[in-house]
Amino acid sequence: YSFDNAIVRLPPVSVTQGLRAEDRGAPTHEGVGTEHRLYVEALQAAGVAVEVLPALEAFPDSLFVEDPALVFPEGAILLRPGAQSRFGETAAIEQVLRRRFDKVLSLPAPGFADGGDVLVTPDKVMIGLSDRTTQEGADALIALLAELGRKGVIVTTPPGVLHFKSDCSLLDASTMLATARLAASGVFDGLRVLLVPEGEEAAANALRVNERVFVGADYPRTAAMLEAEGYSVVRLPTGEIAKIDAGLSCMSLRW
Ligand code: CIR
Repeated sequence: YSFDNAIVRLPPVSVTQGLRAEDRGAPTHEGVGTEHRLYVEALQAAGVAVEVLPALEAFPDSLFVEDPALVFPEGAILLRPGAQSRFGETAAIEQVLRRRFDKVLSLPAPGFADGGDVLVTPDKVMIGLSDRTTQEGADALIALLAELGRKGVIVTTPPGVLHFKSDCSLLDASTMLATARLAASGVFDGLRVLLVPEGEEAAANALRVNERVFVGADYPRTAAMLEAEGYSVVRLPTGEIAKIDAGLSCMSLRW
C-alpha cells in the first residue's frame, strides 16, 4: 500500500453503458467524471504521481484500469479480462505499460483473469476465482508471478460477487477489511480481519494509499470504524460508479 505512481483513465461518454449485474439505473457521464476527478485528487494528495490516460469511447468500462493488467515495482503483467466487452482494454494499455516498465509479461490463452480478482499482500498475491477469472487463468498467472518473484495463491470469490476485491481490501501489513461472507470462507486466517458493518458490504472495496485509507462516502459506519482503529480516512463519493459494480480500487493501477 506504499505507492509512488498510479495510472488512471478518464471515463468515456459511453460509461453510461458500463457492465452491471443488476440494473439500478445508468450512471451519468458527468457524475462519474466528478467521482473520478476527486479520486485522482485524493491520490495526488496522498503523495502519488498520477498519469491520466485519455478516455476510450469503444470501451465503456475502461476507466477501471485495474482489471486489464497488474503492476508491481518489478514489472507488469498484461491480463485477459473475462468479460467480452472488456477484452480489448489490454491492447489499449499495453504500450503505456511498456513505456513505464522494463519487464512486461502477458497472460497466455486460453485462461482469463481480471485484476479486480487479485489482491496483493506483503507476502503473497491472492487470486480469486470468479465469473471473470478462470482456473486456467489463475494457474497461468501464478507462473508469471513467480517470474516476478511473487508467490500466488488461488482462493474463491463468494457467489454473486463480481470480483474478489469487491469484498476485501488490505488496510496494513497484517489487517484486512472484508465482508462477513468472504471472511467466513477462512481465506484470511492468520490475519486481523475488520468486518464491514452489515448493509455496507460495498465499503469493503476501500483503498489504502500511503498514510490514508479511501472509503466510499456512502458508508459512514465503515469510515467511523476505521477512524476508531486509528486509520486516516478519506471519504470519496462512489454512488455513480457503484451503479456499474465498481469501487475505489478499480480506478487505478498503483505501484
Ligand atoms: C465490470 O463489470 O467489469 C465493470 N462494470 C466494473 C469493474 C470493477 N472493477 C473492479 O472491481 N476491479
